[in-house]
Amino acid sequence: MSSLVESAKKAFTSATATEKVADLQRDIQTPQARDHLTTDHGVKVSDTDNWLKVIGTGPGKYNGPMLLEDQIGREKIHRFDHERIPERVVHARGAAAHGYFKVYDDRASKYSYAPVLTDSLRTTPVFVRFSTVQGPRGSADTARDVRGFAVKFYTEEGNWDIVGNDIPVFFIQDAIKFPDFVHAVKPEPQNEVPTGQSAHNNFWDFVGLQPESAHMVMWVMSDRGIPRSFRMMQGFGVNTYTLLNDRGERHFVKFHFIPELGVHSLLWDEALKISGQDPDFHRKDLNEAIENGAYPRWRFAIQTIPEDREHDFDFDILDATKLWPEELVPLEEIGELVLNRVVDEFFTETEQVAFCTSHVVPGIGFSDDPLLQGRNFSYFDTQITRLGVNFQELPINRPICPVLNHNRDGKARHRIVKSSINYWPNRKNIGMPVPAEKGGYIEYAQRLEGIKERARGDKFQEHFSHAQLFFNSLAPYEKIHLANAISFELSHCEDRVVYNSYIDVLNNIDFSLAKSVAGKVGADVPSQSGRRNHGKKGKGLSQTDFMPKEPTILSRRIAILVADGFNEVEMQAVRVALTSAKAVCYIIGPRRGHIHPSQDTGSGVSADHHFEGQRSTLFDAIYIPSGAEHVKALAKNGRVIHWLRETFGHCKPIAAVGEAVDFLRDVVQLPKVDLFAPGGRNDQVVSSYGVVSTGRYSAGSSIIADIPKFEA
Ligand code: HDE
Repeated sequence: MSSLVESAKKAFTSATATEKVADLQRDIQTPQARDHLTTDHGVKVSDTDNWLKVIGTGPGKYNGPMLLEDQIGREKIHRFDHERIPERVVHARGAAAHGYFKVYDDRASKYSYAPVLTDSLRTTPVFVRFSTVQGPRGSADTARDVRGFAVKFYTEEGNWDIVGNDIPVFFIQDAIKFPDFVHAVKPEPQNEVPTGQSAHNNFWDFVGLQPESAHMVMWVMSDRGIPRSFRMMQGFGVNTYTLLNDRGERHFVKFHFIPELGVHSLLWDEALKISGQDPDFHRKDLNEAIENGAYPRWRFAIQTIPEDREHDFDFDILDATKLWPEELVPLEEIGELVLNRVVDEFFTETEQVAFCTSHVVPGIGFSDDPLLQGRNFSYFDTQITRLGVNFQELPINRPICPVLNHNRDGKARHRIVKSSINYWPNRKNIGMPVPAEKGGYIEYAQRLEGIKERARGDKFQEHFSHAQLFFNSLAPYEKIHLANAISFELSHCEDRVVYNSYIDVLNNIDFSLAKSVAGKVGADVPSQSGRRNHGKKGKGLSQTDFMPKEPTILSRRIAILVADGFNEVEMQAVRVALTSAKAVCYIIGPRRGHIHPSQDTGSGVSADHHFEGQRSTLFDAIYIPSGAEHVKALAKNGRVIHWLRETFGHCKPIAAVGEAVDFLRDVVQLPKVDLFAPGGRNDQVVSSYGVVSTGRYSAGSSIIADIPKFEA
């Protein structure tokens, strides 16, 4: 065996259960206290604060000119000048984490011989990057947008990438439309407005003229466009891939990730406010959950269709603007994805990770989905622009298995291959390396016949049936959110042609939806339905279909509002109960610092934030303990009253005890104050995510919780 193969094998076998993390250790530097600064060529640097310059020697020292000869100063500035690489042309803003993937058993072996999908003894390391699509790297996390959900599986047979989204369909059917779509949704060319939004003429102009977008637009305008957390989104491979089994049979397949915590969204008002209050809300949320041990988890499922049933459906199963209704093609859950480690350095991991839909492993293949085939070309190409031709050698991208071939050179090549042979076949024919006899990637022998033509298949011409299916399946309040979202966006389009054109599209989906949006945005209100709504509904389309099996407040953020004179015994009891249900509590007070309790109830707490330093939008629920003095102080604070009214308006739970209940009724004047019945349950904190039993505690007061309900 050549030393090259040996060294690659060694690197591979030394890998542990978290092979990729171990592999990355080779490149991780952890500076220790008092380590020396050096230049990039390794020479120690003793002064990094002063450029080499002429110091005048007249009476007193004075500054003369700086000298270009300062190679240390020059290196520092030159390196800085070249710190930026091109941001991703779409999905520029993202956050990522490490984790693992495991299948439950070998049930998928009837579809595929890929061990990553069938070997339950394996733990496959993964790196997952979530993103928004439209905005630049510095845009806000909570924009209304599609979210990217890209998973790199570091399998023993090579890297496999599912470059998916949180929505199961796409805007266009054919890759050749992608540049038009992206130009239309991105900021307009004359003024680079708007940032991180699709609420502008060009986007709605394009989708109005491109009815194949209708289905996807419905998803983005629904609550799916404003997720509460990356951890509470579904992930979809979107395109149709194929699986090949060891009998040589092929199935078409769609990939799904289903979040353990359920699918939850922000309200639009929250999303808008958080964009300003904490533009990093989602990336912080991801790290906070992992650091608190609330590891994000998804069940992994597949939908499969045997090859000979390809044409059995009234839609084309290779059309990415259509989903495969679960009633027709059930989901099979085969494994789980868990994220358990935050990144060490954003640039080298999250920014440099390079996903390619063309990265598949033996047993997994492509289909003739015309969007997927274009993507297979585009991603590799874009990585060469972003990172250079050797992008797969970067630590975050390199596989955990041996990589050996005759590809050579190019910018920033790292690997040193010690061999006189860089081609195949070679005269020595001793193999360094040779084509694999077993385990190589084998293309499925697919029979093809047809006419070369710039055209699309017949079933690709129908665009509204699945848009109707999605709309019909939403809960009443989800429909209202959707109509409001489209109305918001169209009211940002000044051109009447644009918003009238979109009303025509909506009228092909649902007459009442078209009328209600048209009425709001000043468009021509249609007098009759453009197309009959078929009235069918589907499973797994409304977010309400994804409530977790057991109600949970795991990783939910709870603000405890206190001022001097709060009842600490009671507050601590509630806090322990919430924390043991794995919620994350923050104490918010009039100042960040010590807050004094009421007499004899404790020694006080240190507030994490002051009332002005945070906003209610950043929390899932509020709890106010009892305590006469503290409630009196809260009542004098306009910001506190705003916190509570806003929380109530956003349909979030508020728990109050003793004097705090009167405060909510009399001072905050919550409209449904009769729900705060003093003397109510004292053993439970109720949240709209479920009921968490906290057990009895000694303070003797009652915890009263309200669940404000959204009413249409
Ligand atoms: Fe992408 N897409 N895309 N896309 N996409 C990119 O690749 C492209 C599409 C998706 O976290 C780019 O590395 C074409 C569908 C994600 O790094 C680029 C077409 C879906 C990410 C590109 C599509 C996606 C990208 C830009 C139509 C959901 C971020 C930077 C044929 C299934 C991955 C990059 C990450 C990124 C091209 C359509 C998801 C230019 C040509 C459909 C999650 O290559």
